Amino acid sequence: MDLTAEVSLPAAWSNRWAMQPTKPTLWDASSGWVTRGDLARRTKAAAGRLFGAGLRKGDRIILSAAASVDLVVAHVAALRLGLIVVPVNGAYQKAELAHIVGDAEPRAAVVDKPEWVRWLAELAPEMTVVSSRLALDDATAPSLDQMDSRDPALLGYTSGTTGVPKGAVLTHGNLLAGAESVRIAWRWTPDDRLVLALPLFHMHGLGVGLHGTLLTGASAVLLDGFSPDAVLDAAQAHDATLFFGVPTMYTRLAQSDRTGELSRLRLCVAGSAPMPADLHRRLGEAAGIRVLERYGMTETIMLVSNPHDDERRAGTVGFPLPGVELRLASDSGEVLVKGPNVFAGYWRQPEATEEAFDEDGWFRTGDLGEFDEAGYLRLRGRAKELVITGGLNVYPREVEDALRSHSGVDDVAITGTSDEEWGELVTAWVVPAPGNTPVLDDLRTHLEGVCAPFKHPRLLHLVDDLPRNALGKVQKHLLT
Ligand code: MLC
Ligand code: AMP
Repeated sequence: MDLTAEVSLPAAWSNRWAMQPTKPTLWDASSGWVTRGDLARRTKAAAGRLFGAGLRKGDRIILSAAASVDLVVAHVAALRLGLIVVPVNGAYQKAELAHIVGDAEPRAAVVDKPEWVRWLAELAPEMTVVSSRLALDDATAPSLDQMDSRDPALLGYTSGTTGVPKGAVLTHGNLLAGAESVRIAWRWTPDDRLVLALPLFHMHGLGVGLHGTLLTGASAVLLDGFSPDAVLDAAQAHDATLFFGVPTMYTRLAQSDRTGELSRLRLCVAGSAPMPADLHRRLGEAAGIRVLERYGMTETIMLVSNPHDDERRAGTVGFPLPGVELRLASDSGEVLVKGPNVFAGYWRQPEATEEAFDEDGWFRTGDLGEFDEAGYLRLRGRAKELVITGGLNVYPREVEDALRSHSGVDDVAITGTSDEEWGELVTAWVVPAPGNTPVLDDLRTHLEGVCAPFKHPRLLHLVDDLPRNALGKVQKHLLT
């Protein structure tokens, strides 16, 4: 099966839009329903404006704004023009944004936070910075949707297995294969309607929710944030059939007195972090649903999924998706993958790219797995240092480095502590500097403006020293 037969998402989407142009496709609170035909027209006009602003194939454009039809139009227009979209989490602080601006060298940014406009003016004064409405002069782009499946389409910033954030280069073929594999596996049809309450600056909301909807020719209700009531109201008002969320969202849904309303959906999918077996059970009891858990990554889009038609096993992520080849490294059990969904490498980082693949071209995910007796993949830990809180990744090294400059901190290690709502809580283990007794609020204040609030520790333990091995590396498994 060739998952990239349609070459690129923009080419595939344009084909869908030429058929049934009056079919409602996306809804948001300010635009109401927009149709396929509206999207075809509006993305063409928006691509023209970006072209008129001097943007050309291969140029990078930052996208960081609340989910809306306008943001989708800007994103799709950028892809249709051959620009490389750089989605960035809107919670990032100036230093985090500065790293991405310095590395990706974007020529434009679509943002909705006034402080970002200020920061970008300081960081890159020549950059074109606009809101999602793309208030630029009208112009016409000479050609659209003219890309090869190997052309870069998106830079997804992630720290990968170690180090500072790197841009994972996803090609048009990768994005198409990523969306196509879940379309097939989840029996997604044009009649489906997704409640999309995930941010559009991460792979889950963007590469799966949005791209999958548009590729399928289905429809989605865009919410600019998550709450159980907003999701359940939208599902009811718009006769939705699908919901995708991170486990924290399902925990909050399970705590709602309206949990039973999830039963109106034909499919609920969870991922980005492990879904506890007990949560599966509670949702099953309250709503009679069996949430389908799947596993993915920025570098690979989606990899593995529980079956749509067969048993969905709690504590497992299921079987490789169409097109994905998967094996476990014989020494460590690390999950290794190949497939048309696997990224092309890290942006301007040949060494990191070489390290990320083994000698036979398998991508090392940094996750450790095992197969159960029926062949379902169970993730049993990570080779990489990573804390996942509410579906967002926190790289301990980054927070440790930022905390070392606190005068009350002699030494520090960051770990994750299990938590029912957030999955893991960012936890700081601090050896105080002599004569100091830092408290959690001090540490959090120290990080303000340095890194996004979701990376700030929520728990603090003061310790006399950190357990280190003979090489001086902190033995984090002993910090409990
Ligand atoms: C918000 N806060 C978080 C947080 N999100 N803290 C830790 N972890 C998080 N994920 C902070 C806020 O800054 C605020 O801090 C406080 O928590 C309360 O915020 P809230 O209003 O309760 O949070 P909310 O806005 O409801 O956000 C929670 C959430 C959101 C779960 C809805 O985090 C979310 O949308 N997560 C999904 C992220 C995602 O899309 N991940 C996919 C990555 S792709 P304060 O200090 O102001 O009180 C990927 C690949 C794959 O992983 O496989 O999918
Ligand atoms: P990111 O690079 O931000 O996309 O995060 C990807 C990481 O999230 C993966 O490498 C896994 O460690 C983790 N992840 C995603 N889905 C799951 C899941 N269903 N269960 C456990 N971990 C997951």
